[in-house]
Formats: sequence, structure tokens, C-alpha cells
Amino acid sequence: MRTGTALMRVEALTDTTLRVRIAPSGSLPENASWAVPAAVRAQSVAVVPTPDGFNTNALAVHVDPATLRLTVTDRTGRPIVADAPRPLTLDGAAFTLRKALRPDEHIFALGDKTGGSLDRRGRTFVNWNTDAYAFDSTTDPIYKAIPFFLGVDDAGRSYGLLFDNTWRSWFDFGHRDVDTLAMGSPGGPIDYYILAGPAVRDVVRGYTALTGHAPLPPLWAFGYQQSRYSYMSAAEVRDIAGKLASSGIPTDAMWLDIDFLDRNRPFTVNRQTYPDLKGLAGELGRQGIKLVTIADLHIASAPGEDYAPYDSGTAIDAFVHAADGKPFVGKVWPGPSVFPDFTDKRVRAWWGRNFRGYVDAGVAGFWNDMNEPSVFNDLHTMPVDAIHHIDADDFAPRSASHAELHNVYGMENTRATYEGMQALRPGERPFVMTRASYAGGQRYAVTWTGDNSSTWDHLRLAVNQMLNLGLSGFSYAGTDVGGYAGGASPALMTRWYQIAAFGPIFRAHAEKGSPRAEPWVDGPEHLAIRRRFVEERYRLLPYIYALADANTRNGDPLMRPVFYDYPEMIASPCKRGIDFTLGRSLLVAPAPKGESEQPYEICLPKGGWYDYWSGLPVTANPPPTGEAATLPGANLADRVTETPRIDRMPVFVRAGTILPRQAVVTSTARTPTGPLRLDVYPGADCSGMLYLDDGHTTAATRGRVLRQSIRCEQVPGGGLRILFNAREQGYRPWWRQIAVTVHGAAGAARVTRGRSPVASSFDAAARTVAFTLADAGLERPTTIALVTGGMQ
Ligand code: NBV
Repeated sequence: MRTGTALMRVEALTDTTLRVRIAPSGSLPENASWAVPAAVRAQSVAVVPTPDGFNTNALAVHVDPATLRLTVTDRTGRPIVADAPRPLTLDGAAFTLRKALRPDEHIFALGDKTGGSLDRRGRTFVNWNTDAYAFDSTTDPIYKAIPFFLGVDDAGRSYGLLFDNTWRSWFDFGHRDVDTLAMGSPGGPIDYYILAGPAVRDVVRGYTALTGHAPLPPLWAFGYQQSRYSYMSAAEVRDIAGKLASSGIPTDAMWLDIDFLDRNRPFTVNRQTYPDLKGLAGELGRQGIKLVTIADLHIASAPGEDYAPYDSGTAIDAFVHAADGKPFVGKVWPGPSVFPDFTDKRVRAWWGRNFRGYVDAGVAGFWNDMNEPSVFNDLHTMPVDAIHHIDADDFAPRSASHAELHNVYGMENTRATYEGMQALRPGERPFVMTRASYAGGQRYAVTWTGDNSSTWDHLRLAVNQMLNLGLSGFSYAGTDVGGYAGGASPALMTRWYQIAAFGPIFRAHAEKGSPRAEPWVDGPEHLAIRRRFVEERYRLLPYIYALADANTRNGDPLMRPVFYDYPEMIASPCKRGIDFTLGRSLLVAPAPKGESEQPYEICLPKGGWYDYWSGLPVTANPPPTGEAATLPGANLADRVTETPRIDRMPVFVRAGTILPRQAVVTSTARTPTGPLRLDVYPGADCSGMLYLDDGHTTAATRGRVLRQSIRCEQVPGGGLRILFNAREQGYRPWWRQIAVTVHGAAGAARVTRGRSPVASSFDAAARTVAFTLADAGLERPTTIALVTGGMQ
């Protein structure tokens, strides 16, 4: 569509995904993107032209030819997203786009951005990757720039928008004008994608299909990880590893921060304090602990000092140039440093080769910190006129300014690390953690939320950040458990362990000079609680790993806002604390005000829940009466009241869940003993999933997996059927038996497998029926029938 000199191009990549580009001068910029892979951009579906636009199977696209005002509706005419008056204004290379913001629209995603609540409505945000030490809930911008948001109305109807512009872009979600959503940038293309739900889940699935699914991390990444800035010597690492073992804390990884380096220089080792890295990695390995080391990108500018990364990088002109044409030198941890030009594939390949020494020493994963990039100067980063070189994907090779590439620099850093690991350890799954990134960065790295503080506010903020990251494609996020800066009170630290045990990445970390923060430092009572939660995490690994497997295919985050699977909760007046779900089945409801011992209400979506800890069905409070009953949506949720206790965190299981668990192991490197446990919580739409693979190779992507869905059905008149569907069995399970516990039982049951009886026991206090199945034969479709006096 054209008006004046302006050209607007709307393409349908799928029936629900549109790409919109506007060229004010009439010629579209090159068709390239850091966020959306070329093959995805090349997709298209057939559309049916209409007088003012076109239809897909799901959408109607209307463009006003005079103003280029764009309206997207569904095929019944219900608006999904519509331009506001003055949809586009230009100011030199800068531009502003305006869309209408509906009164009941809530805004989520946008990566790690802060704020007092999960909903971003009413606020303005800037996208500029920034090292934000000790940020708080008002700090913006912080580490990541993920210019993707989703809007949801009170009916749970959602759409998403990826503003694919890498410059210092911004969003205003009804801040300056309550019914306008504005976004803009000082430069770069006008190029955005609309994802037309209708549910939040559809938007997130569409967004991850567009920008790429996170690859499956190695299994050990789901275990407990212990870090500190810094464990100062191999002796200290051994000591901590020993204490983790003697304290009974299952552990999968220990992290080495910059002090393990020689003079903070990347790709070195301090031989005084870490004389034998390989020996250390081997020793820890025997204890089931992997080593992860930091790999900052600032290469010490050390000509003539035999510092190989500098010399080899200089030899291939690997570093970003200053405006004067010489390599840009900025001060960071190693002193004067130079910065690899990660947008050039030649440089990425060189970067990847630097990891050989660490990989040969047995280091299992890498940590890309400081990659905003952080520089110790007034700007806190490189000047915007620094010059990079682009040679990547379907971009035409060219020079580009830091103003254009700042926000993708960290992501391309992680891409180089990820691809380097792939090249050095073919067939093994890489593990990379990053601080900065851009839309699509989930393809290369997991992330954490940077330098948070040890406060209750931060714990709350951490939950919101992880939830919004999950909605932004980063399903693997963690926060420094206990808080990076400040030192946590014993209660705060314990609560943080409890919450993190149910999150995607579980890593404790604390800054230099802060009080010791390992799990035992607050005495035996706190240690016992923390241990109980770390152990529970390990029991839950079969469930968590199955969620991870699903995530690689559909993009559903592991940790989700409750409304993800229960959209009616968006409109419920039942007050949200810091609750979230882990998958659809577990609802975690920590006390919303950490310090307070006041009872609080937990909002449970209708449909029935079980208490995770006791296994008993939950009895909700009586429905609201009086004025509360008249509030719109008053009956959308059940409520239970909880009085905070430091040794307890409420967790609920959706009625209709089949939950796989295993015995506690000291590390995922150990094979669990005993049977796989399956807890069946009868209810509507009852299902569960088993997933297993070798835990570390990419054979999983070629079918070397065990995958099996299980359903359950209540039989009218009492009784239950558990149906094992056919198992995809490219990988042999460690278990020989499956121990099934059916919850909510009113009495004993007669259990049969096909025609054969299975011995079972009834526990009247726990209201459970328990029995054990031999695994042999369960790979074929199998029905287990329970005939009872009555199940609830
Ligand atoms: O490498 C030291 C720290 C690290 O511990 C922290 O997690 C990062 O976010 N790093 C920042 C460097 C700056 C410390 C002030």
C-alpha cells in the first residue's frame, strides 16, 4: 500500500502472524533481522484480497489508503490491534508509531524490565542494554532489550507485537496518553510483527516460533547451582563442595567468577590459586558437580605480552573500531580492553576457538557477563559512533555504528559462545548463561537477572522478572538466590531457596564482600528447610524435564503467570500476590509480603486443587458474601487462607494432574534408585507426561528419547481409569517399576492391569490408594482400572 512517497507492506507469514514494514521514502530497507531467522521470514500463507487489505484464515487486515492506518481484526470483525490517530510520525530518522490501547488491556513480556507489578501498563520503557548494578524496581533500562510485548484484555484475549528495531527504541504503554500505546526509535527500520492470539498461550507460542525455541539445556542445568563472586581458590571450591555434600545439599554445578582468572583476563587461569583446573573439574565431576566458568568478552589490550586472545584477535582485526578507525579501547576488569566484533561471523568463529583450553579441562558451561557491553567510562558502554562490521545471516556485509548494534551485541556474544561449544564438543548440548540479550537470544543462552539486592522487594521483583522473561521467549531464567548485593537475612534467604526450587534455573550467587551466603550459614534450622526444598526440586525433576522438552517444541515457559493456563484469572478481583505456576499443574503461592506474618489469601482457579505437601484435596473458603460478592468476577477463583511460616511454602496441584517424580539424588549425575513415582490427582482433563533422555547429548533431537503421555478418567459411579498411551521409546528408562499413588480416594480399590489384579493399599488418613506397576509392558497402551467405593 502506498500513500505519497510512503510505502507500507503487510505480509502474512502464517494465518496469525503478520509482518508490517513501512518505508517513508518508498523503498524498503534490506530484508534482514537479528531476531527472526531468514527461513521464518520467508514463510507465507495464501491470502484473499479485500477492498482495503486482505484476509487470512484467521484475520482481516484493513489499511486506510489515505493515512495508512492499520486495523487487524479476527474474521468476525472483533478488533485485535488497531492504529491510533496519527499512526506514524517522523522526525528525521526518528519515528513514532501509535496504536490504540483498550481500557481493559494489560501489558506483559518486554524481558527483564522492572516495575512494581507484572503488568507494564501506564509506564514507559527504553530498550538499551545497561549494566545496572543494584537496580531497583524503578530502574530502566537494565540489562536486556527484548522489544516484544503482549496485550491481554479482561476476557483473556491477547495479541503480541515484536518491534524488530535494534536501536535505542522505546515503548509508552498508556503513560503519556492513557489510551495510546506508542513506540518509537531514533533510527533503523520500521519493521514489526503482530501475533494474533487469541490466547496468551497462542501469542507466546507464536513468538517463539517466530524468534526460535530455546534448545534443551543439559539435565544438570536443572539441578542446584552454587556460585559466589568469587571462590578465590581451588582449595575453597573443594571446601565448599565438601560442605555441600556433608550438609546434604544435592548440587549439580559450581561457578567460578573472575577471580579464577589471571589478572581478570578472559580465557586465562590464575595458576597460583587454580594450579590444576582439569584436576579440579575431574574431582568435582566424581562428586557429580559440573564446573561453569565466567567468560567475559573484554579482551585485555596487552600488546607484546603473549596474551593469545589479544594477539590472535588483533591478527584477524577482530575488535570493534572507534570512530577514528583504531580498535576501541575501554577500561573494564582487566584494565584497558578491546571488544570482539560479534556481528561478524569470522570473529564469532575466532571467539569460539578460544574456549578450547577450558573445554579440554572439562569445564561444562560458560557464563557471558558484562556483555551490554559494560565499560568503566561515563557512558557505561561503548560510544554510539564506534564502528562494527556486519557479516551475518542474510545481511549484506557492511559497517554499522554501535548505535545500531548495541542491543544485539550481547546476543551475538552468546551466539559465538554457543556455536563455539557446538564446534568444540560436537553432539553435546551447550550451556551458556548471559546477562544481556535481544529478542531471539533464547536460541543461544539462558539468562539471569543480574545484580539484584538482598531485599524482600527484590524477591518479589525477581518473580515478576522471571515471569515476564518467560513470556518473552526466555523460559530459562534465574535470579541470584539470596540477592547479589547486601546480604540476606536468614528468613529472606530461606524464602528465596523455596521459591527458586520451583523456578527454571536455580543458582545461588552473591557479590564480593557480602556476608557468606551458602545454604548452611544461618544455622541448622534454616539449612534443614533449604535442604528440604532443594531435595524437593530433585524429586520433581521428571516433571520439570518434561516441561523443558515441551518448551523446545511449543515455547510454553516453565514458570508462568497463573493467567497463562487460567486466563479467567486476569479479571479476577482476588488479589494476586507473587503466585505463579510451574507448568500448568503446580501453583506456587509464597507469602506476598515477606516480612509479614499476617494471613493472606491465595487465589486458586476454579476446578479443584490438592495440597502438594499433604496430597489432600483443598477445601476452599466459603464464597465471598456482601459487597465482595458483587464485584465483577467475584466467583472466578476459589480462595484459601494461609498464615506465613518460614518452614512452609504453599504449593497446589491442579485436580487432573498426573505428576511424575523420582527419589532424591545428590546430583543429576546419579541414577535415581527405586521406582518412578506417579501421583494421580483425579479431576477434569486429567493428564501427565513422561520424558527422559541421556541428559547431555543432542541425540534427543533425533528421537533418542522416552516420551509418553498418560491420561486418567473418572468412571461414573466410582472408580478411575489410568491410560498409558504408546511410549516413544528411543531411550531406556532407569526405572523398572512405577509406584502409583492415587489421591482423593474415599476407600480401598480393586486395581487391575488389563485382566490381572494388582495389589493395592488404602491409607485412610492420606486418602490415597497406592500400588506398584512393573514397567515392562507399559510402553504399549495399557489401561489400569481402579474400582472403588467412590473417588473424590
Ligand atoms: O564477575 C563479577 C560480577 C558477577 O559476580 C556478577 O554476577 C555480574 O552481574 N560481575 C557482574 C562484574 C561486576 C561486579 C560489580
